[in-house]
Amino acid sequence: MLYPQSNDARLVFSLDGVWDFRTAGEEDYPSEWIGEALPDAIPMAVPGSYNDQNDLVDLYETYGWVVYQRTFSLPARAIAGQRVVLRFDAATHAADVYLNGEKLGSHKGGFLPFEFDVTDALKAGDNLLTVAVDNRINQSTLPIGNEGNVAFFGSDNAGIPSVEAGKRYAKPQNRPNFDFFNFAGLNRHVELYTTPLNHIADVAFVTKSVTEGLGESETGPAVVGYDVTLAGPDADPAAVRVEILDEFGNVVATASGAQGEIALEDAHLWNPGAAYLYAAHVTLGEGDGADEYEQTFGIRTVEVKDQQFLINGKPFYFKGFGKHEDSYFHGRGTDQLLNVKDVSLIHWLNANSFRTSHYPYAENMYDLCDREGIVIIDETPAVGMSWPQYTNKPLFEHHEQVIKDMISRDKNHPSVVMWSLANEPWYDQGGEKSENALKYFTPLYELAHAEDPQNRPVTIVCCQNDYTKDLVTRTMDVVCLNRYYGWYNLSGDLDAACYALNVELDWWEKIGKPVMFTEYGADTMEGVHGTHGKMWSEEYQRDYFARIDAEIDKRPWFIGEQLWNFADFVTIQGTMRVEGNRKGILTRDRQPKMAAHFLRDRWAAIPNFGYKA
Ligand code: BDP
Repeated sequence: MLYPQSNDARLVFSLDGVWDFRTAGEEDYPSEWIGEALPDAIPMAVPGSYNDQNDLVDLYETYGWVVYQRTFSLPARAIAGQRVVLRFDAATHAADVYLNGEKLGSHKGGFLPFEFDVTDALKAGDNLLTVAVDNRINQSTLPIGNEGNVAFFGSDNAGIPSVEAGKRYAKPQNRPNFDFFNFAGLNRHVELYTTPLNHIADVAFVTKSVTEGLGESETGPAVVGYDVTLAGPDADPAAVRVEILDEFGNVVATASGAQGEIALEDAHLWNPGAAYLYAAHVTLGEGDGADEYEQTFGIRTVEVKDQQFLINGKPFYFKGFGKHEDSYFHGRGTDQLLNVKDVSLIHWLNANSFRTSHYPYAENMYDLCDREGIVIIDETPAVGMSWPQYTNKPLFEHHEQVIKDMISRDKNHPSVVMWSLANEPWYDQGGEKSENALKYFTPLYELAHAEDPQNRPVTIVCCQNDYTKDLVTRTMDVVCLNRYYGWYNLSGDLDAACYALNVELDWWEKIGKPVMFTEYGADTMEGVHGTHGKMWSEEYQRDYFARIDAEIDKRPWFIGEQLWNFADFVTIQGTMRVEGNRKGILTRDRQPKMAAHFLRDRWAAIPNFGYKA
């Protein structure tokens, strides 16, 4: 799905701003709120999670539906003869959308865009837009929620009569089977945009060949394939023109027709840390009724070969972290300023990559990373899965849908080099449980490969459990490990932790795939210190990385270190979390802990390419 764009043929009208808002019921919302002004509404900023925007009601405790509403009007002359589309960059986790009291449709899933053609539903003057959003998660949503009174962390004290009696009075709440706060609402931009009736519906760019062995500032011949999808009553594939512009806006190649290949004599490659972006100016027809769209892309290849991860034919080493979309007041709301700040911190740390743990991020972050040469592992919202879900057909179908939608949305980003199907599904129980997991994930692995025109590597991020019974991870293109030796197990004992890590790594070596960390880390309270570096101190976090990193450095097939986490982030309240998860090497307000300085120095000495060559 193309991102809305204003140009000579298209207009974008932002619907961001302060909307009317109120909480509704657990199961539903009153039908009289749909087509009339919302009674007793409070103001709510969009984009933004609603949870931290109002202190009179505890919106952290909201469970079920909320309703957003606003009016808008469009100048008739601007939209005459155009197709008008209403687009949500995301609504978390499910939404029903109404325009002037009529239902446009519904959407399930909280982290990917959806849109409605509203050309015929619009009226002159004020239009009333009402969006009901449900934040409930359960065993059939992605991410997964727990049903009943099941705490993610801590003890339920099941069986104690008084506690059991108290549970009957417990308020209904979301109990995530994952470790981040369930920030919800209209987290991302909402916009209306126009296109001509015959229009460009999608574009895809694929690097077919590059000159191997080019240095980062050298150029050489390359071939790029393109595919333009059209829609409309008489969209003519023969009327498609493509112009390729270099970074200075010079036309360096042209083509016509909806599909084809374009040869570039002096192509600049997109490299980590040395991004080069081309723009493809795609037009459909000429004069009145013509459409156009500009798509940036990079020329680069990605491939897993033997035990290496090759970008442009050279072995790449991942340095970075898992992140979260999480910040004060915004919650998970799109925050372009924070994205810019985080990208600058990624550079400051001498990192080169991150994973969009544990869901696809807002699209503008990928644009920034394309431009800044930062590498992304793009992850679906499948977090918190376990064996009962591997036979849940509706969940499987939803999982298929999010993989398709994520790849369709992000396929042109040169920053994206790998797809992650899920974070830490539990599948190491052995026997039928492990086999069901394999049956569940194998078709999804194949689907991700089939859906991606660039055929990027596909992975799954595996949990620290009995790796010998895990049948799934070993079938992926890259083995991605989340490991907490020295924290959740062998706690505080880095000698034992390193020993245990090596026992496991000896086992993975025999599997013969490239292996990397997608998580490892230690909770750390800034300001806690000690000469002997005990758990929770800044010294322990620094020593933890220094010790573990020394072990992985010994293994040439260990292709990267993405630690947990870039910054502290909020979770549900609980006995294991102090205002959230403290494994950030930065605080939530982006100040470095001691480990950040250690890693900044370490990563300065590790090149993007050929570290272990
Ligand atoms: C891993 C999860 C991550 C958690 C982390 C932790 O993938 O979401 O936040 O552990 O416990 O299991 O810090």
